[in-house]
Amino acid sequence: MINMKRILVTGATGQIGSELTPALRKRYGDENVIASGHTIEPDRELLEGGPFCFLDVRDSCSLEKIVKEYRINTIYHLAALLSAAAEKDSQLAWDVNINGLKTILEAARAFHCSVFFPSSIGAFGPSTPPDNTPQDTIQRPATMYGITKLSGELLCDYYYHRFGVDTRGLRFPGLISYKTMPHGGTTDYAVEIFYAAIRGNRYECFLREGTRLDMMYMPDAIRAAINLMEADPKRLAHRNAFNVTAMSFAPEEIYTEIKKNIPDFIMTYRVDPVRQAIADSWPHHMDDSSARREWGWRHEYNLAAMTREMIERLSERFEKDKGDRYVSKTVR
Ligand code: AKB
Repeated sequence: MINMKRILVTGATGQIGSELTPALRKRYGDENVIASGHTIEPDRELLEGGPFCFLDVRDSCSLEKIVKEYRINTIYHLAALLSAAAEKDSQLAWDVNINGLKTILEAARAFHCSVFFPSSIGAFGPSTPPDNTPQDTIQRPATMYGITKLSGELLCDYYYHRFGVDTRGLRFPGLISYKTMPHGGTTDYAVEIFYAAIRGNRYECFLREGTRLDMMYMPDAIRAAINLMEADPKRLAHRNAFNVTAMSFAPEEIYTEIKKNIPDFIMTYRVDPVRQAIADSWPHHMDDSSARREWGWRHEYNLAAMTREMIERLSERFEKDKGDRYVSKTVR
């Protein structure tokens, strides 16, 4: 049996949480992983797969109650607003991303929990070296999301050095998955494009041709989070947060890859200036050698492998949905 973990996942209904929670339950036991969410209705898998609590991460009383009641010793703190959503409502982004994290760190300090914190390529800014972006470099983000992510990294390091809280984090690139859509991100186009391709539609890309960004397929991201939290702390020279990447591409490259599988799919461009400005302030490709050296990070999916699997899985889902709609009509 792996070390007895009692885990709380915040933001469990979101893009990462909806896949990380079942993976954690499989690894540590259903009853040992408590999913929590705030706004979105949890799906059946989350609700039936183990305990679920409604939680606003800014509410310290409810958080402490859950941590005590379930004897939590590890928190995967995923609840946050993404980049484009944070530009729309910067006050809410500060409140959820910073005050939410502070509440989590205080509970972790009081109840001796480890904390996983997802940072992002958004923690970098226009003055960051964009190619082979080093682990330790100039950050100075230009977006509210980036400011909250960089402040989060610093806050997590502070709680580690000052109070001994075992905080660990990853700078995630754009994450691509077929299960749950991301909401309010700048890299969302790399998920939306697959839905449009499978439905036989055209896709209008909101980022300009040539906008190169780091990306990762969700199974790699889930493995990265779990492996980092299980890593030998003696090997970790860094903590908050590690650069991790799996591939780097521009919209025209993922389009070409999808067209190899779906030849009549068409993509055009209609640039959204807000999301374009965000993307232009982010690196093109991070150097993740510290993660590879310090805790053995290794990605499994490149652009071609990820594209094949996304198309396969989404096509199965699309066919099943069509079948379900047909059955519910004929049964009536
Ligand atoms: C976003 O686009 O906001 C996120 C991220 C890269 O952090 N996917």
